[in-house]
Amino acid sequence: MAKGVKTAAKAKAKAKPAPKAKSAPKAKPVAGGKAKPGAGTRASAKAAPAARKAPAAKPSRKPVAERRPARPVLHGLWLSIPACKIGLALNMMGVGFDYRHVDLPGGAHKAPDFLSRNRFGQVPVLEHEGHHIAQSNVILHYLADAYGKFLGRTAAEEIRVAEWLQWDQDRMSSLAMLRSFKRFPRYTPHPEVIAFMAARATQALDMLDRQLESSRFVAGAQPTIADIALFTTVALADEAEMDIARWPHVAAWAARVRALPGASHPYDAMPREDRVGG
Ligand SMILES: N[C@@H](CCC(=O)N[C@@H](CS)C(=O)NCC(=O)O)C(=O)O
Repeated sequence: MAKGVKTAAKAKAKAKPAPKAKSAPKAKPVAGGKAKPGAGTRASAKAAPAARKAPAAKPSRKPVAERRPARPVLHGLWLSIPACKIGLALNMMGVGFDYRHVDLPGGAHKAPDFLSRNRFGQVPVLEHEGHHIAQSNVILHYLADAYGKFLGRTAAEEIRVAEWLQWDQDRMSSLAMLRSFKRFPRYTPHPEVIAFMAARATQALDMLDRQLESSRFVAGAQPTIADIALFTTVALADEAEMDIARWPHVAAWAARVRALPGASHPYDAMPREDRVGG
């Protein structure tokens, strides 16, 4: 990819005399004007290397008040890590939301009314502007895009964020699973399954520790939704009987995330009962 960018830059340098510095900001226009549908999106970025070179290369963001004025509704449960991710993200983005407690032990998530919102029959669900969105990391991406926060500042950073979100579901979920085994003994499976999950959780924490040795946040110098997703599980590692002090870079990063405005312990991200207008 870096090679492609270089080649494009060379070709451009040949084709045109060096443009004056002040012509560069013209790349801005995604919000309207002459921009064609799709201008400023990832697809068009390929065809427009000059736009990608602009410092704040996320021209597709419009002020949230212009397009997302509605108040989101989060359907969740305070003990659910995926639901806590969303509560945390909303708080950290400074977005007020209404909250609906879903009684999982009572089976509310399998009732027709809930299934009409989420075919997977799971929390969380985010209701916003006519959408019912499931899968916590998809919701995180939706919110980051809608509110223009925590998505990554450049196309490259945004790709890193997507990778880490996928990895969160792929690998860090082992720590979340281990925590479920320990926290809710009725789910406790065979000891071999617990050992398998503990080994995977350990590998995940090793991997994250290596990344954070040289990176302040997982996808770069600034916090993103990838940090919010991973932090939510890591912050509950004690319930999985994993001592985060064994991973010093993870521990230091978790403290950094916890200190960000709006951040909290995951259990304090949402009420522990129904609430409207929180
Ligand atoms: N991949 C989903 C997982 C959601 C999930 O597992 N939610 C649990 C609560 S922590 C749930 O609703 N479990 C009930 C079920 O699966 O039937 C996400 O990230 O949102």
